[in-house]
Amino acid sequence: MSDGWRPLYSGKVRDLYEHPDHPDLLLVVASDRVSAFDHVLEPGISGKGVLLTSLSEWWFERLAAGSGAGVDVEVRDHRAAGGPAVPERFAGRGMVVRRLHMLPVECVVRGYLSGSGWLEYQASGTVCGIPLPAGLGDGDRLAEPIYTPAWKAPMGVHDENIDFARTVELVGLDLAAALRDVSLDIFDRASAIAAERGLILADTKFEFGTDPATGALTLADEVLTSDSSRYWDASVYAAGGAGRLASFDKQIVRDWLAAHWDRTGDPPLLPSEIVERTADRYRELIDRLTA
Ligand code: Q0Z
Repeated sequence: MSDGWRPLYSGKVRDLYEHPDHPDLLLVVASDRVSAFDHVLEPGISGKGVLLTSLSEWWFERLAAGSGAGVDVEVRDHRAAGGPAVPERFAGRGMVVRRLHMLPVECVVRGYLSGSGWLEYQASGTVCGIPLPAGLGDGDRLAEPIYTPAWKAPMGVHDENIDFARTVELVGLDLAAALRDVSLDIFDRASAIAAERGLILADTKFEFGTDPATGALTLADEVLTSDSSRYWDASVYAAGGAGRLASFDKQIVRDWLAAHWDRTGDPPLLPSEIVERTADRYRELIDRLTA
C-alpha cells in the first residue's frame, strides 16, 4: 500500500498501524467487527467503526477543553505539524495519534452497580475488593464512583482486577495515584456532560500512556465509546422496570447470542435484524450526545 501505513497489531475490533517515516505516530483504525463472549461475530455492524471513531473524537475534544488537572489528551490531527493524514481507505474510522508508552493498567470507573460488578457484589458484597453497603440491586447508583483498575494482561490472557497496591507495583506510586485521580475526574466531567443529554454514564474504562518526550500523562486510545462504556437512558432508568438498564452498546448482540448459542463451537451468524438494531442503538447514542 502506497500510503506507508503498515499493520502493527490487530485486536478483536481495532487495528493499529505504524509508519516508517513517522515513528512517533500511530494510526488507530476502528473496524466494523463486533465481539461478544470472546468471539468476533459475523457479519460486522456496518458503520460501527465510523460511529465509534466519531464518538471517541468528540469526547477527546470535549475533555481536552476542560483538562489541565495533570492530564493531556492524544492529539488526533497531526497534519498541521506536517504529519500524515488518515488514508482514504480508512476514512472516518482512523485516528492518527502520538505514540505513547502505554501503561499496563485499564482504568475502570463505575458509578453504578452492573455487569461483572453486580456479579461480584452478589457473591461477596464487594466490587473488585471494595466493600459496598448491603442491600444494593442490579443497576443501583453508588454513593460515589469507584475506581477499579485492571491489569492489562498480555495477549490471550484475561485482564485481571487489581487493587491500588498492585497498581503501585506496576507503575509506581505517583503514576498510580495520578491514574486514579484523573480517571475519577474525567468520569465526573463526562457523567455531567452525558446527564445534560439525558444519559447515564454507568461505567467506563480509560487507558493512559506517558509522552516519551515529556513524560506527561496522556489519555489515549478509545474514549467513552459504546465499546468501552455502559450508557443508559436516564428517563428509561428513572421509570424503572425490566428495561431500565438497556444500554447503548452491543447488549442486543449479547442477549441474542446468549439465547441462541450454547457457547460451544463457532457462534451463529447474526440475523440482519439484530445487526440493524445494534447499529441503530449506536447511532442513537451519538445523535443524543453530539446533537
Ligand atoms: C493502543 C489497541 C488498536 C488493538 C496500543 N497512542 C498510543 N500509543 C501507543 N500505543 C497505543 C496508543 Cl493508542 C495503543 N492500543 C490498543 C488499539 C488495536 C489495540 F487499534 N494498543
